Amino acid sequence: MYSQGLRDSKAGDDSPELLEAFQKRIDAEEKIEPRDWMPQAYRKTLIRQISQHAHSEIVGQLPEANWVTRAPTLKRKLILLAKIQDEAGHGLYLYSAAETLGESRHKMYQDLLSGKAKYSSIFNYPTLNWADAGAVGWLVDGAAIMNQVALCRTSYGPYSRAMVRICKEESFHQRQGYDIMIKMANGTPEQKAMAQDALDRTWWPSLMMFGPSDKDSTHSNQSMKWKIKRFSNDDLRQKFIDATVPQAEYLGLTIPDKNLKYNEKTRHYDFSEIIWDELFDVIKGNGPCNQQRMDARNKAYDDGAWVRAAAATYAEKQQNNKQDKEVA
Ligand code: FAQ
Repeated sequence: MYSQGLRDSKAGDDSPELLEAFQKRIDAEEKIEPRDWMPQAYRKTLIRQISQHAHSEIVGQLPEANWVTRAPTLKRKLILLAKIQDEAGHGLYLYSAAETLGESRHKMYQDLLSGKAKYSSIFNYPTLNWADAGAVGWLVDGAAIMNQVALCRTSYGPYSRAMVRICKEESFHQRQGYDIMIKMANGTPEQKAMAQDALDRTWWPSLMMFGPSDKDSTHSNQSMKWKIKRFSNDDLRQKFIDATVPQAEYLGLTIPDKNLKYNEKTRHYDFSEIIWDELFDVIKGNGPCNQQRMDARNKAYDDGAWVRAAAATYAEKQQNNKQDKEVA
């Protein structure tokens, strides 16, 4: 925990002078560091966003883990294992970044396990065929990178630095997913149909990863002002669509949207209205796999109780040995 020495505003202490000085630092593109003064709401927003992001990385291991035992070759299995392991690492960097804001990892994790904390809606969908492992890498990691490249320039130093490393790894993830899709799309008619099926099911949930439309986004305005977010949800979604459509064309697959069309005037793709009720329903816990994901995380936590107990006993023993040496 890095909470000692935090210079925080107490409720009601955010004087106009302090807020103005803080905003000036943000506007000057200075990074805010853990011991710097920051408004309470800035700290709270970051803890919320970074911890949700960390939870997403941790829960996000589950849909792909479903395919580790059934990956078609040893090489694919090794690559998938390495990718899933990276996601665990991303979760750990992000929990560490959130800890620098004074929140304990234990509390964040308990909030995930109790269902109080959110994680990305995308991970509440099932991965039904091997091409889904490809679609997750191509589309889910692809959407994650679009969002996270922008977050490399976020105003909070530890979050921004964590993102630089995470983006490097995510780009390998996106490549490995696209590589699976290339193989499947150029395989037998059955394999191509699996690739199309995976795209059909993953496309809309991937677009929902960017969050509600700007008009319904509760946090965007303030987060953009504080440069926590650099682009709005809709802007990032559009960038993702523009980058991904040519990739689907190269695969010879069809994006499941009859209104998808390049608009010469705007130089962007037009697309159908997203079914927002589906996003809000999944966020509320009613997606196809919400219960399954929470059960899996809770089981992993319970199964790991002996490891935590052993680590605590070992730490206590080390501490006692140190004290004994000091006394001697
Ligand atoms: N799912 O006002 P906004 C990955 C919530 S990492 C669930 O627009 P904000 C890597 C939002 O939290 C994927 N909840 O919120 C990987 C808020 O709720 P609250 C995760 C959502 O924060 C790949 C409320 O709705 N990436 O995939 C979603 O300004 C493969 C109102 O929304 C990040 O977390 C959603 N899709 O913008 C791992 C990136 N959308 O807190 C394994 C960092 C919105 O008021 C395998 N986060 N909500 O109760 C962000 O950039 C932002 O938090 C947004 C949402 C853009 C997600």
